[in-house]
Amino acid sequence: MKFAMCNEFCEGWDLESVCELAARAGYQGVEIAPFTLADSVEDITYQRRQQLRRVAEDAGLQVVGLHWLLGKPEGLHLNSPDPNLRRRTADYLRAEIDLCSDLGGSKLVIGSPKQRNVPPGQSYRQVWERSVEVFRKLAEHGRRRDVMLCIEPLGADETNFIHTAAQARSLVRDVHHPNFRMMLDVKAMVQDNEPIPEIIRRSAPYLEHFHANDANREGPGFGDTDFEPIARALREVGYEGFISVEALDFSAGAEKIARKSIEYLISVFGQPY
Ligand code: LER
Ligand code: MN
Repeated sequence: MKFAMCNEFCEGWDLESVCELAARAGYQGVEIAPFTLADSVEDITYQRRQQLRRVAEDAGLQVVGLHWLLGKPEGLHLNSPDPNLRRRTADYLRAEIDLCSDLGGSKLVIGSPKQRNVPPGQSYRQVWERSVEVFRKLAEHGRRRDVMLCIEPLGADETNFIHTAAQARSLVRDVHHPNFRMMLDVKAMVQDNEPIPEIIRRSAPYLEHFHANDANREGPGFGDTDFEPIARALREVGYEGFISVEALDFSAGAEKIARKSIEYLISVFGQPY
């Protein structure tokens, strides 16, 4: 198993310091939230992209991909009643596919729970059908840039669109494109109606990426979520992607989140390879 860490829990740090910490703590990869790089990814020049890519490479890390895609610029929404805003949001995701590829990454996490909600006045079915079309087009761009789009089921406390792994699997089947698959996130699986090992087994044919956190939204090993059955199921299905530490509660501080999370992951999964 290979381990990565998300960069946004290092609040306010530049990528160099993040990569230095990740490498020192023993991670093999870094996953980037684009809002930490610029207010709009469209402002990041090609030269800057190459510099950022070198920062990770020089630290011996792989850029896994991007997540928290629609936090900035403000106001983006995939399912807005306004067709211009929907188009602008899809165009922004397209620009993030390019950024991901330019940085050497290959996974684009479609999380952004608030910006994918089904708004009042629209039906789930309507949003579903439109999403299938939009994601298929974006996946085609992903194919050109060697980037895999990964839908992330998130708990019903975060979003009303794709809040179970079963829904994510159906969406992957409906989009039906080799560059549109799914990922799993532990704190979301805890809220799902299937047991976690069962989710992993059923999602395995579509599984591309994995976020590790505790049900309490801190890093893995910070609360009561037991990763033993998770590791067993991932091993059983032959998952070979990254396990990426994503804490949403940063109160422990970046150093401690980075170190304690990987210590716990190694104690459960064994040394990275
Ligand atoms: C949000 O809860 C989350 O898990 C992130 O990965 C969103 O992209
Ligand atoms: Mn996540």
